[in-house]
Amino acid sequence: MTRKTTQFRNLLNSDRLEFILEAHNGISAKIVEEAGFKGIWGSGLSLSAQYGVRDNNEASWTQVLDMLEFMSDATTIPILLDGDTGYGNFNNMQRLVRKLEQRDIAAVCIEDKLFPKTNSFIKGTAQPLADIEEFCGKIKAGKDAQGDDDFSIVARVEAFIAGWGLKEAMRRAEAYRKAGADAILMHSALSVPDEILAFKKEWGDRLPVVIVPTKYYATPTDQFREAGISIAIWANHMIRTAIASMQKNAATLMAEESLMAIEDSIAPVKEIFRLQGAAELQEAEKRYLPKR
Ligand code: SPV
Ligand code: MG
Repeated sequence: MTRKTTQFRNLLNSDRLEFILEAHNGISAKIVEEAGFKGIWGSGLSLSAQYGVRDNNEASWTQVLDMLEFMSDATTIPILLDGDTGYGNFNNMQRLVRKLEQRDIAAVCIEDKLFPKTNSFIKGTAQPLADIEEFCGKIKAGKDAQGDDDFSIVARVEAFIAGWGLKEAMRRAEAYRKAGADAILMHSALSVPDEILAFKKEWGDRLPVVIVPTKYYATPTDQFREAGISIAIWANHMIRTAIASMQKNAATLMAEESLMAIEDSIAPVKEIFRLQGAAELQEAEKRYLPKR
């Protein structure tokens, strides 16, 4: 089995547009893999949301790590962790990378904002960005800490989000490339892909470019393909799926006072058992428990 780090590196370097989908716990990670995705986005927003807290580093980085461990154990495809700002300075980044490698996480993305971070779609333009040199030091420190050559660090540029424009986006991306980043994630909060496409045109193929089309979702996917984007991240669509169907079914149960109202439209209990691998335990019990 190809190492998860190598699997992710192959996605970054493939000459096709690849897709990774958000997951936020063990079972959603497994569902993403079973759907055929070749990678998982460990979304900060979704991991926070499933804990019921805000996307402002309210969940500690070790709580994030604990959930990632379940996600990684449940799957065979690589996870790219949304590592926010690296949870501190270069030193915290080094410890993060070592701990991620211990848990078989393939890659981490860090963004050039300040701790505690705020989601890019909340007051984006009011958010200060990290000092470029300091952020480059964090990238270098992360690269120096990794033990597996194929572990990847994706540098996320928030220049467009903060309203600083293409020139600053280019300046930052180039600095992060020189610092050793393996890919650039260029983010945009516009409802059209103009900023991303302008960046990619200017950037060329210096490093693979990763995008998060949450706000410009109506863009036909072929436009990303034609522009030579490396990976598109569907960043929060599993937690949004879960929220929408839980809200709907909770309201129906409250109103109807009968399970009949939803029974046929939800996963059967035996599907939970299958996703958990219950059959494998039954086999193991035959092998390992004393026979009576
Ligand atoms: C996340 O999924 O947490 C992200 C992407 O960072 S976004 O919410 O678009 O900033
Ligand atoms: Mg995030």
